Amino acid sequence: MSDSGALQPSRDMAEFKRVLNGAKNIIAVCGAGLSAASGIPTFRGAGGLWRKYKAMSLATPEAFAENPSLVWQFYHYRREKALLAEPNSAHDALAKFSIPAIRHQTAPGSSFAIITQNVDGLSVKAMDRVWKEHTQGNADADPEANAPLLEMHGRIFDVMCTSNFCGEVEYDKASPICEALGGTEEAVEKNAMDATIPKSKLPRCKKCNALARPGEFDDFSLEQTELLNSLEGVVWFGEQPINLDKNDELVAAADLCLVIGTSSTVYPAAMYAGLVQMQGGKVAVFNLDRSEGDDEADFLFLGPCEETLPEALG
Ligand code: BV8
Ligand code: ZN
Repeated sequence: MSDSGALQPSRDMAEFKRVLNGAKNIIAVCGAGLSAASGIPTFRGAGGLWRKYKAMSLATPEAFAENPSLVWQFYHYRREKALLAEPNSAHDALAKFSIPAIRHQTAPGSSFAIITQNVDGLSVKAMDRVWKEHTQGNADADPEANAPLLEMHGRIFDVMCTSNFCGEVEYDKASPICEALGGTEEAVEKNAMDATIPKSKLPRCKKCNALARPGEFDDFSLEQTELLNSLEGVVWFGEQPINLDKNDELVAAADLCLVIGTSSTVYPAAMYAGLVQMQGGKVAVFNLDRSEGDDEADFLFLGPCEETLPEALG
């Protein structure tokens, strides 16, 4: 019991597995801590990237309009990290659990969905590889029944045109994405970015040569926004996360919510666990440290998720 007399979260893995075994609709809400073991820096906490820069100063349309050179260096740095990164055992545990034939051994008859705030694409990589291993590359095997992965903050390799009349989106994994950004990684590490790379040297739209950005621009006309919402891009503060209504549907049906490697400080993702609990569901937090609201969780497994998750879902 905490001093407030409220129940403390359980650390009992056997009890968690009993809850997992009886769960019918499971969701995982994931954050940067899921990819930390893959070498992708987190935002907050020790070594976090936001520690050096205020979140709002880099991941907003206003920041991009004011200083695209700074914002592009930040994203170039993270693109380069993502290109070198491989999924870790936490990604693999989620990928295996997304396959019904595997999941139903520990959670019979359950549905599952992964809602990630991460834009690094590592969950996609893990799911592709684990699926191929599970089906021994049998091309006829249909992944349709596998758990959906919703990248609600978009994908870092999507690059979008900022011109209202173009809206071109390209999945671009070029390294570096443009010559002027090449070799700026060290400056980002040292928080000594050169904020004066001219716009003409920053990534340009291949179709109309307007300035490109990592993510959808909210100045588009409605139909373009509709188009863009169907595409993935990086979602900045004040911009609408992708597939929110699908997320809401999954949250509303969930009776178990796994909260993995997130500080639970960015909304609306940070609301999901509380909503599941309000409808009678259970919440299990997997985090290296204490995180926002974790004392309300039913289970709290402190430690690296690349260790705790394979144990919990295996
Ligand atoms: C929106 C860009 C509305 C992508 C990011 C209430 C409801 C709705 C909105 C709001 C609200 N209150 C406030 C808002 C506004 C705002 C918000 O949340 N502000 C905060 C600061 C209060 N939200 C928004 O603006 C969102 N938009 O709601 O739009 C709307 C609706 C209709 C029409 C128009 C608009 C948009 C939010 C998206 C912002 N984009 N980044 C990118 O570059 O990646 S935010 C950034 O933070 C990242 O996306 C990241 O995914 C996200 C969350 O961070 P975490 O993933 O949790 O990472 P963090 O470093 O914080 O924590 C890591 C954790 O891992 C730590 O706890 C650590 O202990 C742990 N860890 C580390 N290693 C390990 C580990 N755990 C386990 N194992 C390990 N090995
Ligand atoms: Zn264009």
